[in-house]
Amino acid sequence: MDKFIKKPPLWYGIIVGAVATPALMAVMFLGERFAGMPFVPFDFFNWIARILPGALITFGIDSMVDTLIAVGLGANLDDAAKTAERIMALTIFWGIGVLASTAFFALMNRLSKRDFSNIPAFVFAALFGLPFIAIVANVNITSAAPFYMQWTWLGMLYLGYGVAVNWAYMSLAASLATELTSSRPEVEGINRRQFIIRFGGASATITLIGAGLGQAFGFSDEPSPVTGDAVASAGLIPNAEEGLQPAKGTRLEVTPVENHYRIDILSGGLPNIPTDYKLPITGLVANPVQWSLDEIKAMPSITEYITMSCISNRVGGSLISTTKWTGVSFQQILEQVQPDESAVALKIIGVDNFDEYVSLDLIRADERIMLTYAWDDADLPLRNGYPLRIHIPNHYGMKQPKWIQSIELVSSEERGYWVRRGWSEQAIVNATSVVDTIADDAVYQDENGQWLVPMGGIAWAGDREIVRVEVRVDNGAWVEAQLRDTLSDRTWRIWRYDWAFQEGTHNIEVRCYEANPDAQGDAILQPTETRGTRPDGATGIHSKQEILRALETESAEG
Ligand SMILES: Nc1nc2c(c(=O)[nH]1)N[C@H]1C(S)=C(S)[C@@H](COP(=O)(O)O)O[C@H]1N2
Ligand SMILES: [Mo]
Repeated sequence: MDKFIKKPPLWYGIIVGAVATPALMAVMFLGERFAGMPFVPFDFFNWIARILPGALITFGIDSMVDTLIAVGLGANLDDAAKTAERIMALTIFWGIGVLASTAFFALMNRLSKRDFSNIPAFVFAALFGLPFIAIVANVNITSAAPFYMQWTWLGMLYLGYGVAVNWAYMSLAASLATELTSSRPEVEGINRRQFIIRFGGASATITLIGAGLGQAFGFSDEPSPVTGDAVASAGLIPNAEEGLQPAKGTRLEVTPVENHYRIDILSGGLPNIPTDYKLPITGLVANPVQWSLDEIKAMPSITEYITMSCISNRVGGSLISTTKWTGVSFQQILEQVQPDESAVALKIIGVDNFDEYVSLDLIRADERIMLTYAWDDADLPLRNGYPLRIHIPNHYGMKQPKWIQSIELVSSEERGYWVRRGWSEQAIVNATSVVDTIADDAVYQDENGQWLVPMGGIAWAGDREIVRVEVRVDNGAWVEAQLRDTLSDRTWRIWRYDWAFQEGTHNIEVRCYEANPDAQGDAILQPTETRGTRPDGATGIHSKQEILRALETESAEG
């Protein structure tokens, strides 16, 4: 009897898990916002979405999207779908936290001799935390931080969670034990209630502070892709009105410079660039130079529209943008500085100490590699690398330093900043395609009276030409989409497909093909395997769900 009563009932475990897990999530959120640490609930959700049958997830999301819209919580479907996914991810993670805490109480109750040390906390942290750490390492969508930092951080968090749950268990067990010896059991009963209230209060405080600070000061939020009714609305390109018109809601063909994505290792403010800035090019050269920005601008220049993406852009993400770049070809620069025989690569260092190497062979083979000083005919914005940055076609952004402080010619090509941290050595762009829009607000009737709903998006493979894009609705046959001409050999390609309208919930998938370098060969299908961003950049088929509601036009006319 005595022994039995000292064991806290399981529902205490449920309560402890229910109030402590939100605090754990809030601190994870804070870590994500301030230090780019993984946000485990989202990584975990992505992982289950990968292993569960797609239909199950789609069904879950669809049902929730319907609910969100019904209660007026989703102004548009994209928001509702994203919200639904996030709610699901947070709820699942919370549920697992509750289960873990309950299991902990159950196991502790079964121990014949109770251990009032912190050892159970460590065991619990390992059993609960390690699987999540393994999954985060596998999925790795929410963080670009080095793995050792991610593991250290998550290890600390799970340990903290273990200590908190273990402490709650011990306190409750101790309080039950005193109750037996106390002459006034009702007093201790209140203490226990007070403990739960205080424990809950502490967790709620951490949760509110974490979530609040994360919301208020978070700076790592992705911008949304900029969309418009037509490319023309950007007013940025001369041929907007010509050729295939993008479906309504397709991202703009040219990203307004102020909306260009931004990724760098700087946390805090922007660098200070001295007004008398000069670029030194030194090392293994016959003719070392120190050029002012004006001297560089006076050299013969090249200008091109260029799409650039971060290697940590997810398929369908917004860490990809297109703008007009102007600069000086590095082939010309090499001619002026005259590299020695022994020179093999450029070592480029940014004012933030970000560094990368570019092989001279690559430069000699590609005159498009340029020292860039202007975007959209103006000086580079400070956030995007003023005064100088490099452009290297077909490679992700991580290989292309901004805020160039110095260039040195060196005798070996070494591994740059992100390569040393486990990211791709070459960082060659993967072929990907994206559904941006299913334009249920632009449904129209063709000459035969058939209602059509335009869909569209982008496809991109670095400097390799996109020659074909195919769309599939609800697992039907793959059909060819129309393509808009690209602005250059390095920009994304806008596609469009007008689908015979059918009411209901639909799943639209897209895939693209790039040109075969062998002109006789067949076009090459994009990688279709779903792969996370690390280390080689994300791949996989992008899809979008849309609920098409009965056409009002039809009923109005009919
Ligand atoms: N000096 C410096 N250059 C840098 C980086 C950086 O952190 N520091 N980040 C790189 C990465 S990872 C990307 S994706 C691009 C992003 O360029 P943007 O911010 O102008 O879009 O810059 C690259 N060049
Ligand atoms: Mo990047």
